Amino acid sequence: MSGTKSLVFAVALACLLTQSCARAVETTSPIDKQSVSAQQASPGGQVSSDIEPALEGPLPHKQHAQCCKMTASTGAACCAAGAWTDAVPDADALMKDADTFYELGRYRDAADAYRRVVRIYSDALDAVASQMPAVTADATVSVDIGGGVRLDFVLIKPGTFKMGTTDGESDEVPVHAVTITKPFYLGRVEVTQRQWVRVMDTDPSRFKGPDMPVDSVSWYDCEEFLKKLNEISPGHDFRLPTEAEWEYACRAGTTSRWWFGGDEMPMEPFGWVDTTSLNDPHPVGRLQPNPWGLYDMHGNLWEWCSDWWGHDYYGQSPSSDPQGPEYGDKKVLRGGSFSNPGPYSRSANRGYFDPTARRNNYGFRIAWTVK
Ligand SMILES: [Ca+2]
Ligand SMILES: [Ca+2]
Repeated sequence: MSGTKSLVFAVALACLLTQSCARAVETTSPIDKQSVSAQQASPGGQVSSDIEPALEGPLPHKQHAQCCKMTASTGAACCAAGAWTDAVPDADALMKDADTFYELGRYRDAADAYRRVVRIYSDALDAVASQMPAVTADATVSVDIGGGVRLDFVLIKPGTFKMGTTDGESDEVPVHAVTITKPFYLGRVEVTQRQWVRVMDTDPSRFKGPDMPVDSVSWYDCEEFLKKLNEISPGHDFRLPTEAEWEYACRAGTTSRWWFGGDEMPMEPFGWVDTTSLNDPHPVGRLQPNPWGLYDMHGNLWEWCSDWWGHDYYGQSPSSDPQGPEYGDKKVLRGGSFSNPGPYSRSANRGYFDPTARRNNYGFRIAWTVK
């Protein structure tokens, strides 16, 4: 979009945010695509003044949103995601019309069209928001587990994101919309050795230090830790994150290969990988957090997730709160590690290994669902 067009769009957006303008948009005439095509075909791009609205009634995405409201008790989150998905083609088509009007010098019609694009997205977002449970939990929580040891969590709100990538490995496709329907807390950092020792009394780590992430823990070791932690600090139901929760939280609203962008370099400010770590893990939380306040999502230690790994699982995954295949022989690990190349730490990359394995680049972080 050119600078002038950007300005027109910005004005339309600003206008929409006021009540009076929102009412005016309700009465804005829709655009007749045939008239637009006729204008394009006419010599010299002459503009006629007899264009009549051709589109009548609610747009499909709006019908979908209304349908969602009627079925709010069943599959509400999927419905909301559908409202959004349906809105995109409407908005894309209208944006093309708006661009055409602009090219023809019909700035008033272009402005009307841009306003309607904003309106479509605004309606779709309202539909999504109306189906999501209200989140009243604190943005961060620190849980005292005794002995002067605490666990710090960040609230992850429900939402929809695109899981997987076409720019990765064969188990990362198809890219599919996934909705996380319940708010949950996720560890701000990987579980440290101080926390592990508080619960288990022993430290299996190869790389020692109280603020270092606990390493050399198997998936089953993590489950044992969580069982004991829930006995020490009941009422939370601490657990491993699902693979979908992990990727949702890692991306934090981004669609790039890493949350900080699409280029591997420089990773120094963001993640401990083989080129930045000097081949050792590092104390947790020393680099920049992602936009949702989570540290070391790229690199430091691989993080166990609750799911069994399935190569073709994305092709059959449910769209809401996927839990992974029912059976398997390998558990999912995410985020790469200090001893792996940068691309292993991509947001979409899926690692997997035998759940009994205790490797010195395997760790985890804790999740729990907001009640
Ligand atoms: Ca990590
Ligand atoms: Ca992989």
